[in-house]
Amino acid sequence: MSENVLEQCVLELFKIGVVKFGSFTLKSGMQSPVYFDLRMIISYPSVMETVADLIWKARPRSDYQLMCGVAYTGLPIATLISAKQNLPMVLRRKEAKGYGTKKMVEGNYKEGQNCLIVEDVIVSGGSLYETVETLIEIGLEVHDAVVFLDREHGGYNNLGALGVNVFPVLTMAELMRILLKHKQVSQDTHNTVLAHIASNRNTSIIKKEKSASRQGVGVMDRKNCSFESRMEITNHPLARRLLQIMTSKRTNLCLAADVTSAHQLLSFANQLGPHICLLKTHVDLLDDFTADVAQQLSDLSEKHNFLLFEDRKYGDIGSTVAQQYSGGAHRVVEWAHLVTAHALPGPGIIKGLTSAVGDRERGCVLVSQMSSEGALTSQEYIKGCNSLAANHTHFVIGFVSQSSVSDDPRFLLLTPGVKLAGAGDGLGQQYVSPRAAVLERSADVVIVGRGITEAEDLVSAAITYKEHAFSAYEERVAASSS
Ligand code: S5P
Repeated sequence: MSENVLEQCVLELFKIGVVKFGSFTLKSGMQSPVYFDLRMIISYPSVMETVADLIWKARPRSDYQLMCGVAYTGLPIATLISAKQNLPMVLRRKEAKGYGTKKMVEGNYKEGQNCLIVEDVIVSGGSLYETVETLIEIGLEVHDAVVFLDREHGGYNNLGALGVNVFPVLTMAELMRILLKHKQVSQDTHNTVLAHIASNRNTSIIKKEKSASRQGVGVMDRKNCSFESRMEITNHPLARRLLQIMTSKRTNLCLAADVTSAHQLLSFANQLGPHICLLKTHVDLLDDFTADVAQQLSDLSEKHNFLLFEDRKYGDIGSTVAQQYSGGAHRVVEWAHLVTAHALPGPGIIKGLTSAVGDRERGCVLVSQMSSEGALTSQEYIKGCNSLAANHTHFVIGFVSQSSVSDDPRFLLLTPGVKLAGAGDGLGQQYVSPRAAVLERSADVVIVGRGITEAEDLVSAAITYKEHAFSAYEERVAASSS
């Protein structure tokens, strides 16, 4: 295929609105400055034909006995190729029929036939792999996939690791190069997209039961996985960093430093920094918060390797939380790596918070359950939190919880209401021990406030909590592998 045909095709696609620039949320939750919507080509048959030809030419060999387009956009493209090349098709349903499971795949096929996959765009490769899994299950051989655009977010490598070789017609960088060359985009837009690719190169496919078993790996249940192994499958750089800190410092202790003076907060952070993975603050309790205090907190977080976690429990409409997060006296977005948020407002809470982030590395923890007596968090609410998180894995790193609200290993569960002695505080707080939080309530991180801050010897109290919680975590993981 000459470069010219490809360039003409890209320009045509741009003209009909397949390539869009702005601010988009991809299916995985990733925020993107560019969106490639190939569905549009069904309204332009001649463009669709060129795309189909380019895809067909990208295949590495010619001895396929079948072809399967990934629903939805891969389907019409595969249909065109099938008719033109006289290569039979199969179709994999997106949803199983309500009865029986056999008919996930339509069309005639024989076990052992070699099937070529056709897809429009790959991001992590997850959707494409779902199709591959079904085809392998019914006995087909699947080794190659041709795709029109590789967004360069790790899909090529992810699928390669699962035994599927990907042959893209175009990468996102090539697409941008062509548009720039023909002056369809500004240098700025071009650079923004390249920077976006560079900082999102390694998204992962969540290893579902079937793909895991194909590799001989067990089902990934959060509770059974080590923090280290979870680093590979989280989408969020801060979740990875937190898991890394927890592993290297051997601590899953978060200090809840609910104090009223900056001096006391900084002193806690400095003394207890070596023993914690997170410092949870309520800086709205401080009488004397200044930008300098924020800077000192950041310095201590660097010095002792912990993350800053402002427990603001944002819960308003997007536009208000965007202002609360970025402005006011505390300018939280400027210094806190993580914040808490309620899921009550729905996706707007994430949109609002992320709109204030800019190019900083930031994330949030959704409050899924509360430790206080009579808390109103229902099962429905927990489900809602889970789906909000699953749709925004590039911002949500986990949940504040009191039970195993999620088994998804990408998310961290943080459990407050932890104390070695005492059942409550007379104001509704309810306590469990750090061991019970980890082993019975499935916490990854225990949040401890007064159990440490009111102790006579702060450091030795923190060490005790750290050791109880971390050894309980080690027991949990060891039990699952024995
Ligand atoms: O359900 C919750 C959620 C949170 S974030 N229950 C809680 O207690 N928290 C916070 O954890 C609370 O705001 C406080 O900062 C900390 C618990 O403090 P402690 O002194 O009771 O350990």
